[in-house]
Amino acid sequence: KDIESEYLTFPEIEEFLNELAAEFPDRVEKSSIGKSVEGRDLIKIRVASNLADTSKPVIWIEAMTHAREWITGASALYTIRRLARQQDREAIDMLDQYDWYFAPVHNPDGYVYSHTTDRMWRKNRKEQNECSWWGCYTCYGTDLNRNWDVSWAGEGTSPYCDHDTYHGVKAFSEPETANLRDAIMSTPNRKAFFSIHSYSELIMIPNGYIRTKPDDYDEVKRVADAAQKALKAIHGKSYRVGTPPDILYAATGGAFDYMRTRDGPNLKWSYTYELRPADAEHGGFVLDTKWILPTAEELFASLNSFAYEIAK
Ligand code: 0X9
Ligand code: ZN
Repeated sequence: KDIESEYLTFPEIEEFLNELAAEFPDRVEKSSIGKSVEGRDLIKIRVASNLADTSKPVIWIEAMTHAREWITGASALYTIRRLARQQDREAIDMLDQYDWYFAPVHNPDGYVYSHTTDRMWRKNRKEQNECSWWGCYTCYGTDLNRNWDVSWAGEGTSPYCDHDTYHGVKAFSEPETANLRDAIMSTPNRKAFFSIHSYSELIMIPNGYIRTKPDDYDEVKRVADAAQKALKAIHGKSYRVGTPPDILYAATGGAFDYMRTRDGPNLKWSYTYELRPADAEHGGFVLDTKWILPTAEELFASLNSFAYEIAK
């Protein structure tokens, strides 16, 4: 399958990345940071100009947290391959200056379920047994972007496991979030973090869990504005820039807020994308495959801008 015009299944993604690592053994390293609830590998990809050298600043990118947001995984694969190929000026500069780490499918169980059973599935597939006054029932899934330890179980989350924003039984109750936290926090020289979601065409800046803005809001916003311009230059798309409470909604327990607040001096640069499309009329989570390439090209151009700006 062609990653620029088709959505891959989870086994196809594993195969694609195995082949890519075999094709570029001196630049691409594939490993597992642990297992999902159902026992699938949580894939980690490192793309670097010199795999033996760990002294460069690191950019971490996480995609496919939410099962139905297929464009995020497709765009991550495109980014990984373009960095690995080193065939254009942007990709060469990006690898020259940084080591790139990816969790391209943060939620493999949900992703598989969105292919086999329910295209609109969002959460992971953790089984939960709940009892109330009228009896007991089983339900499935924790929202991985509500499960991180930052004001866990606060605004924008649900205590009910049959809800789409269920926060889980406790912070980091899920192997997907706990393993990704450990993988990122044990990476030396981490500098920036990107959480890739869809849809709405946004680049979001901290804070997402409260309405107060960080002290360096202006600086963080300036860098996002530059990335927004670089993105727009590719196909004319105007992503909006702002904090989640300002341009979407506040929600606690999210990955990018965790990185920013818990890893402050290191991951000062922490952002969340909402990729194409703009709205439900344009497909919502079910983005037509003809938009995979343009969406991925835009993401790449904006990441290039981020990489350039934060190096200054
Ligand atoms: O709700 C989310 O997790 C993200 N939107 S999505 O439609 N892809 O589910 C937005 C997360 C933004 N971060 C915070 N609000 N903290
Ligand atoms: Zn999402």
